[in-house]
Amino acid sequence: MTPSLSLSRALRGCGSLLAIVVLLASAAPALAALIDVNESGSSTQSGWTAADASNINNVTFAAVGSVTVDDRVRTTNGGGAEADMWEDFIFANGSNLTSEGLDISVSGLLANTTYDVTIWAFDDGSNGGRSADWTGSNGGTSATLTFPDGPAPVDLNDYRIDITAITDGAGVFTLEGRTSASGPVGTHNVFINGFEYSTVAVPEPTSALLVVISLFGFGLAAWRRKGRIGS
Ligand SMILES: [Ca+2]
Ligand SMILES: [Ca+2]
Repeated sequence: MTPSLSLSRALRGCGSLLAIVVLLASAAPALAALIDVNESGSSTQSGWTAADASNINNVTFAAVGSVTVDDRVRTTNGGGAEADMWEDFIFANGSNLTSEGLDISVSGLLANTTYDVTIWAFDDGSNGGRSADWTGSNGGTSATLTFPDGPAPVDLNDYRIDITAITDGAGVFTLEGRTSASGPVGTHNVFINGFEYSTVAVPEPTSALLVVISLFGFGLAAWRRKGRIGS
């Protein structure tokens, strides 16, 4: 066998092993949750986890500034297949200053981990355009969530923002919602009807890289041995 054919075979072997590594990484379980923010006692969206102002299921709501944690149900909020999520929400009653709003903390998560977070907010009964800035804790990202009083949402693509939040060493992240500096109204601006968080557990990047380097090393060593034997 010529060295070039041996190299080709060795690299094919490495490729197969790499594919196994990639498959193992992508097969790791996704850690995700859909949270329906309810008025206490209102319906929870099928397949979602309930949260409300009584701070259940590892989700807590804290008032920031001169506001109160308040909640409502609106049967006119629409929402299609997710109507039970859209119809109820918590808001910071009196959030009209940029220093005022809600801190929502989620516990029981992986420590020091980045989570993708989606937040939905809409209230058919709140007119004028409500506007809140949301920031994920520990260096997460920010976005502004603004909604009018219509049209009602039809699916999960409406009235949403996507940010990241990073957990601390105890496995807690906080979503910091504040009255936006951009276009707030004079009454209440920080609302949340539901949110989602997710991450994917994958091998440590340094460990995965070591595996890849080792596999290529074994492949090259095998090719060199075969080359010397064949010459
Ligand atoms: Ca609900
Ligand atoms: Ca809700």
